[in-house]
Amino acid sequence: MPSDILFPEDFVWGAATAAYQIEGGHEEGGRGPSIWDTFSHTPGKINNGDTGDVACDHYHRWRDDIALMGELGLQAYRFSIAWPRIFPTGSGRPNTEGLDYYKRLVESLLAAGIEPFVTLYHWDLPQALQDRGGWANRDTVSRCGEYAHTLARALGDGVHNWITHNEPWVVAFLGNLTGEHAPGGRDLATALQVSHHLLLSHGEATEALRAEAREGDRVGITLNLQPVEPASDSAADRDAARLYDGYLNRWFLDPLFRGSYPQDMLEWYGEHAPDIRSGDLERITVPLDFLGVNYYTRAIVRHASTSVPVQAAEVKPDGRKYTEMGWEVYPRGLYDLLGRVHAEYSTSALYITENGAAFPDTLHEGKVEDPQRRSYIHEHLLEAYRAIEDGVPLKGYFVWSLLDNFEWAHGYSKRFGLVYVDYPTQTRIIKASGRWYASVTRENAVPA
Ligand code: IFM
Repeated sequence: MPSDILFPEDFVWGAATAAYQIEGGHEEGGRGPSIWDTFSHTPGKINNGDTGDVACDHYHRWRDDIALMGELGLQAYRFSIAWPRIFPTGSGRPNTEGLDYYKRLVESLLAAGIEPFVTLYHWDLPQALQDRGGWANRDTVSRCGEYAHTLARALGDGVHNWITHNEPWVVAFLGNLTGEHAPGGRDLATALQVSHHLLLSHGEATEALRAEAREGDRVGITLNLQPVEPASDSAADRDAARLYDGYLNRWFLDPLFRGSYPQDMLEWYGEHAPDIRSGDLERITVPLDFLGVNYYTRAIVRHASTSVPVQAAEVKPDGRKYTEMGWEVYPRGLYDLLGRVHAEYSTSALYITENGAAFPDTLHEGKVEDPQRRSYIHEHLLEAYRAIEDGVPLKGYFVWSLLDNFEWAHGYSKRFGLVYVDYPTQTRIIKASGRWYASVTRENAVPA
């Protein structure tokens, strides 16, 4: 491979997954039900009636999957803990079988020379907590703190990089406003209250993790961020872009880094704005060791008076490349986004905790040729490198995803993996993009 662009020596190469999307074993090891079990078993919610009951059967096949990580040359693996494996009924005594499962996983990763990056919450809230109001109930914040404390005590010897939440925007708004995700709510005030409690629980979990921390341990949060551009230069479209940016990006970045919600958004949400109690913002603004950025695409928006919660609708210009999710391939957006976040929020360290693409892969004579995914990753890495050259403290990159997996409301119809999963047999086949990524991770370089 022509190793034209060398990344910094300490740059971390990884891949990411999430518990409900890969584990299966939904009734094993004392695991309780999560909101995603309930949601996926509700007719009409998931494409094809798919569920995460078996998923990639990673609950049983994790040793083989670590071997695959080795073949890909991963230095780090980002995965999430299934909260209902640890607290099957949401509170009380932790389930030792669940903790032991993750202890073995962490020990084996370390033995293979792979650094675990552990996400506490990647959307699988114990159903028992949802029955008490879920994230709309302030008590869930304390339950999350307890959960964080338990994990830090059980896994703290081996885990030194913690991510409190994955994509709180998705949890709050897709779960409670559009109803596309569990628990399937459709109410703006609830969605906003949930967003505030998620951020508050980030502060609470960070404190709990730090109370048990070893020297050098690091705690961050992962946001899904997108550059937002107006569809035209009209004042209406520019205002739509400002609001959409407030809704997607600033609503989370501002409290985390500046200790306040954006004033224009508080005014926009008006009576729907959340109940924010005295001291909450101080707890949310706890200093972060890093910010995780999940980047897939940009948003181009036009003014749309009937859209909620902001009067903005996304447009998809013709003549651009789109992934199977309908997301525009726009690598330049990664460069713009990293630069903006660093400049406006003075981030000390950044990781791309997810980037990748779904394309319709086919297995042919035991091989999966996926040139579109390879070039997607390649082009984004070139933009990431440009950001580093410009002084952005970008420390690592995680492909979404290690394996094809349960893509939430889309079920198994969208494949994001570096590794193809043949679901009926659970056979794993490293895709051509995975082989290529292995050369990147080994050489710490991408072709120019
Ligand atoms: O599969 C998801 C993941 O769980 C969170 N970030 C986006 C991915 C692709 O949609």
